[in-house]
Amino acid sequence: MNEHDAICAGCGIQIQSEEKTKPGFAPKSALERDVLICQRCFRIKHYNEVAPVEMSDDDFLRILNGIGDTDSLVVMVVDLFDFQGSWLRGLPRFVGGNPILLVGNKVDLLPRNINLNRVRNWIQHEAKERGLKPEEVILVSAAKGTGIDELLTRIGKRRHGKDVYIVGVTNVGKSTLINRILHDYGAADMEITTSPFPGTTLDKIEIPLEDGRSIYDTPGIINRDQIGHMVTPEDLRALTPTARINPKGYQLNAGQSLFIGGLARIDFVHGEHQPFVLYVANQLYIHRTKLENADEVLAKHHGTLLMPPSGEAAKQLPAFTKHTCKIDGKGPMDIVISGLGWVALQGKKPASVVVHAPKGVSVGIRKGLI
Ligand SMILES: Nc1nc2c(ncn2[C@@H]2O[C@H](COP(=O)(O)OP(=O)(O)OP(=O)(O)O)[C@@H](O)[C@H]2O)c(=O)[nH]1
Ligand SMILES: [Mg+2]
Repeated sequence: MNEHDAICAGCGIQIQSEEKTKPGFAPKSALERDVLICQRCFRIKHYNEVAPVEMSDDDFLRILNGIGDTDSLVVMVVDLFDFQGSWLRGLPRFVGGNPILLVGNKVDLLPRNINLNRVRNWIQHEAKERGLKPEEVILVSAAKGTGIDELLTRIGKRRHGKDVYIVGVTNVGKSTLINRILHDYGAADMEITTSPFPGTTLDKIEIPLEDGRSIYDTPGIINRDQIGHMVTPEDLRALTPTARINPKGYQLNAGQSLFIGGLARIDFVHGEHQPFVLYVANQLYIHRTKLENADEVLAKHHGTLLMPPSGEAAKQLPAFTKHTCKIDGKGPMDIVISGLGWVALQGKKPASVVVHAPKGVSVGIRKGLI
């Protein structure tokens, strides 16, 4: 095969054999293989390596912009654990008049006691607030296979013989979703590269459908304010939930603080004694201390006891900024720390809470999901 017409089956990039350090490199000896993948995909697959590449946001935006000129069905994927951080801004602009299905992925991470109808309604509402009117909202787990049959039925109904584009910000699980579809439909010899790190898929990947149309995987757009872009790969592993979240409850008095590893701090400033329930990755260490000691505790233990970020990486983390959150006592509320999780308050009594999080990480309140 000529390298100039070959693309990597793992990430979609054009294959080249000249420059080892540039995207798409594969040695000449590899070009004869039936399923051709680039060296970077090979390393991610076999050694679980992280492989940053130089691609600009423009490269990715150009691919998305092209969708507006097609007549297709667009499937936008969001990460249910980081809805805020994984929202693809400007989507209506990219897709032109094409219909949109909204998929909430990683439902396997949500705690058992969550009401999925409520989650669906909430997403529908949030989408509307952001100017998007999806035909419907479907909750799935690409990793576990939950909801995939339903999704395929919906795609089948809405597609009307058109192509399908899977879009979303980086790391929401687009490629995992396509692999799941391929796997469930017997095309297991094809596998797109996936990884826990953002920026895995590099170009459009076409998967032909039976009727001559195709499903396309696309590279994720980067949201710079996602916490995943501020930490090292090891720390990203340490803060990413890998199993269903077990809520952790703390009965707090005003004047107490909680550290979520070394990534955020929650100060209970005013209010009556009440429970704070944390929904974060199970493996994260939570440290309770007196508010008046919290600055000192952080200074002393950031990167050691309070980690991730671990060791030197603690110095690289953007400095904490403060966010004041007022809970009015009129019903359950969540304080969301984008990418890290959320703190649920019952909202039976008012509370004044200050959250410290790395600069750039968005912090906000929403109606309680649970
Ligand atoms: N818990 C959970 N993790 C998932 C699920 N789907 C994907 N992931 C994980 O999310 C990470 C990113 O998955 P990818 O499929 O590479 O994401 P992507 O959207 O294709 O990312 P880019 O190619 O960078 O845009 C991987 O670590 C996946 O294992 C899911 O349903 N549940
Ligand atoms: Mg991908």
